[in-house]
Amino acid sequence: MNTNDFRGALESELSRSFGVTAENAAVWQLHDSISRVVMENISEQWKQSTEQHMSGRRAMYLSMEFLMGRAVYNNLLCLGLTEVVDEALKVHGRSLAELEDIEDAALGNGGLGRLAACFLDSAAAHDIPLDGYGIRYKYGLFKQSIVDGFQHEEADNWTKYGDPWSVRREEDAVEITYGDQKVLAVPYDMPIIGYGTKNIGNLRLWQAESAEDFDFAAFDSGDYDGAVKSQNDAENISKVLYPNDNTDKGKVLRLKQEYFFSAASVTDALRKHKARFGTLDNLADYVTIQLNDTHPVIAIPELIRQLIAEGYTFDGAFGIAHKVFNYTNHTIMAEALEKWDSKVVEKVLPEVYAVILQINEKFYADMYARRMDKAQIREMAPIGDGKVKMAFMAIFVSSYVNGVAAIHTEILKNDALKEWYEIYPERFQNKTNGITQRRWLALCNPELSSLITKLLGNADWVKDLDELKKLEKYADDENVLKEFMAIKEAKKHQLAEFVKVHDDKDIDPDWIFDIQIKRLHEYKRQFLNALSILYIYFGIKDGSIKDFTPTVFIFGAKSAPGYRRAKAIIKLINEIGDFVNADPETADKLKVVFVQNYNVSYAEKLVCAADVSEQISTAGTEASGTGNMKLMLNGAVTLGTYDGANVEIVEEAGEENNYIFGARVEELAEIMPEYDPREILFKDEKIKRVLDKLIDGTFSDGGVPSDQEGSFRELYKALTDGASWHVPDHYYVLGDINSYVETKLRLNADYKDSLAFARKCWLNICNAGKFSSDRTIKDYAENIWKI
Ligand code: 26W
Repeated sequence: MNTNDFRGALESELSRSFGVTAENAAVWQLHDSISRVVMENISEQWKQSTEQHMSGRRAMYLSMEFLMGRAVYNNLLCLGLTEVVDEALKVHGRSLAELEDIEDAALGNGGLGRLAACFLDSAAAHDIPLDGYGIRYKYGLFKQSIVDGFQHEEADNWTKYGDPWSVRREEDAVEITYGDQKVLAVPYDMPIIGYGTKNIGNLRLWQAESAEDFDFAAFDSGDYDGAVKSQNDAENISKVLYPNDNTDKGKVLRLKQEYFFSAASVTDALRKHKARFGTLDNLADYVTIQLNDTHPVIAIPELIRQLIAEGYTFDGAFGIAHKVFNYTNHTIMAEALEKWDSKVVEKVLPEVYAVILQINEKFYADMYARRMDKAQIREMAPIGDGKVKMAFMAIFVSSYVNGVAAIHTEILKNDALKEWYEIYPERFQNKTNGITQRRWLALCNPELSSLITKLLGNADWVKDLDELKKLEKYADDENVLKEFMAIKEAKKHQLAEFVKVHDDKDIDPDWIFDIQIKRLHEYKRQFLNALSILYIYFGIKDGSIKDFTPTVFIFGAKSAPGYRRAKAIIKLINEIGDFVNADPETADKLKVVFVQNYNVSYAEKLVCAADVSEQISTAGTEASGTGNMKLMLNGAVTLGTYDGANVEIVEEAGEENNYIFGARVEELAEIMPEYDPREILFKDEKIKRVLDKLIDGTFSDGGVPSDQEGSFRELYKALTDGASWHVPDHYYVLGDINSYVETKLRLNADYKDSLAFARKCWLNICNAGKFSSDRTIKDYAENIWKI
C-alpha cells in the first residue's frame, strides 16, 4: 500500500463508520479506522497463514496472560507501513504520534505475560506455526495512580473505544461445563503480524458469555435480578485479570478461569483436528501444547477426559497427552506454586477431577514399579494433603519441563524439583528467556536503530540480533561512541518531557538515569534500592561521599492490591523522594521519582533512556527477568546480583562492563541458616541511621497500625524480627546493602569518564544478541516442539 491508497481507504473508512473527516476525527476514531484499513488489507494473508498453520504440525501456547501493550505501532512496523500511514495522516494535519493516547492491552501482570507476547511476535517473524490461547478479560491489569504517596487502583476498561484489532468468531464458540454452571466461550482472534514475512500468527482470546438466553419468564414476573443472573454469572468468568503476581490465592473463580480457557482451547484443537483427519489417533503428530506455568495445567486432565469420551482408554488417552504437553516453570517462589483444594476441584469440575484421580493412580503404579520409597511417592503425588498439585501433575504427564534461565533451570534440577529430575532427567531443558528486538529496539528506539543500521550497512539485525556482535569493532571508535551518547541524551530528553506531562515531575536529562522498573515484590528488593538512596543521602550530607555524580533514581512498579508490604514500599519510596528532593543541600545531586502506571507503553520510553539498569533480586529468586534484557539492548549497564538472566548477561557482555554485587546462591545457602541481621544493625552505624528513619517519625506512613498497608514499622520488623512466615530479613537486604552501595558508588564514579562509560554501554548492546526471543523460540521449536 502506498500513501495515496492508504489515504483514500482511511478517508472512506472514517466517513463510513463515523461520518467524520480525518481532520476532525477523534483520536480513537482515527485509530479505529486505521486498524480497519490494515485488517482489511491483511485479511487474505491472515486466512492463508491460519490454513497453513492448521495443515501441518503446530504449537499452541496456552497462557492465562498476554501482555500485548499497544498494537497499532507494532503492526504498522511489522507491515513496513509506519511511514506510509504517518505521511497519509500529515496530509490532514494529523500524526501517528497522536495514537499515544490509545490504551495498552494489559491482559497480563508482568514478566510471564510479556514473555508470551514476545514469543508470539518472534514465532510470527520466523514462520514458526505458533498460536496463542488465553482469556479476553474485560478488565486488564488495574491502572495505577499515586495519591499522597500511596498506590490507588482503577479498573482498566481497555475496550472502552472498541477493539479493532480483534475479530469475533462466533462459529467457533465452545460450551464449557462446570459442576454448577454452563457457559459459552466465544473466541476473539488477533492477528500476530510477522515482521518481513507473509506469515501471520493468531492470538485467540476466549470471552465468557451466557449459554442461555435472557430469562423472559423471570423478567415478566418482576424478578429483574434473576432475569440477568445467568448472564452475569457467565460474564464474571472473563471479567477481570487477577492482579496477583507470584501469589496463589486459591480462589474458585480463578480455577473457573483456568478451566475456561484451557477447556475451550483443547476443544477447539480437537474439533479442528477431527474435521481435518477424521480421527484423533494422530493428534500428537500435529499438535503440541506449551503450558505457560501451571495456570493452564488443567488442560491435561481435560484433554484426557475428552479423549476418553471419544472412546479411548485411559492409558491410550494418557499416552497422547504425554506427547502433546510441555510445561514451563517461571518461578520457584513457594507462594506461587498452585495447589488446589481437592474438594474444590471435585465440586467445580467433577468429571475432570475423576480423571485427575486416575492420573494420580497411574503415578502411584509407575512409581511402585520403580520401587520408589513410599514416603517419597506420597510427597510427589499429583494429589496429596487434600490438594491437587498442578506442577507435579504437569511434570508427571508432560514430555518436557523447562526453566527460563540457566541458573533457574539448575535450581529446579538440583533443588526445587530435584526428586523429579532424578526420575526423569531427559525431560528437563533450559530455555533462557528473550525479548523481541522489533518492539524493544526497532519500535521504541528508532534513533539507536538507525545508527545500528547505518554502521552495519543493513537492517538484518531486526530479524537476526546476533548481527549486533559485528558492532564490537566500534567499541573504541570515539565518533561512534559520541553518536551513541548523543542518542542516549536525546532519549533522556524525550523521557523527561513525558514524565513532566504524565507525572508532573521534573527530571534533568544531564543526570544519570538509574532505573528500576518491574512488579513490586519483596524479592525484587526495591526496598534495598530505596535504603541505598538514603544511605547515599546521609553520606553526601556528612561529607563521607564526595564528588557524587547527580543521579535521578526512577522507579516504576505496580503492587498487587492486597500485598501490604509491597504497598508500604511504594509509600516509602515516595516518602524518601519527598524528603530527599526537598533538601536544598542535596537538591543538585539526588532525586527520586516514582512514575505512575508503569506498563508496556511506559516501558518503551524508560528502557531507552536508562544509564543504569537495576536488577537487584536476592540471588536465586528471580527466575530470569526480561526487563534486564530490554535495558541492556538499549545500552544501559546492569547493576545487579548473580541471579536469573543477569548471570548470562554478564557472561555475554563481560563482568567488567557491568556492576555485579552481593551474595551468590551458594553463599546464601551457607549464610542464611546463621544469619542475624540485628548484628549488622549493632555493628554498622551507617546502616543503623538509615533504618532508624523508618521508625523515628521522619517519614509518614499515614499513621497506620503496624499490621496494615503502608506501615513502615512493619517493614522494619520484617528485617529485624521476621514474621510468622519468614525469618528476619529473608531477602538478605541488610546483608547485601554494603556491597550494593559500594558498587553503586563505583559506578557513579566511573560515569565521570563518559567515553569509558559509553564503551561499556556499547559492549552491552553488541552482546545482547543471545537475548532475542527469536533465539528462544527457535530453541523451543527445535528441541521441544520438534517443528
Ligand atoms: C498463581 C499466581 C501467580 C501469578 C503469576 C503465580 C505465578 C505467577 C508468575 C509465574 C509470575 C511471573 O511472571 N514470573 C516471571 O516470569 C518471567 C518470564 O519467564 C521471568 O522472567 C521472571 O523472572 C518471573 O518472575
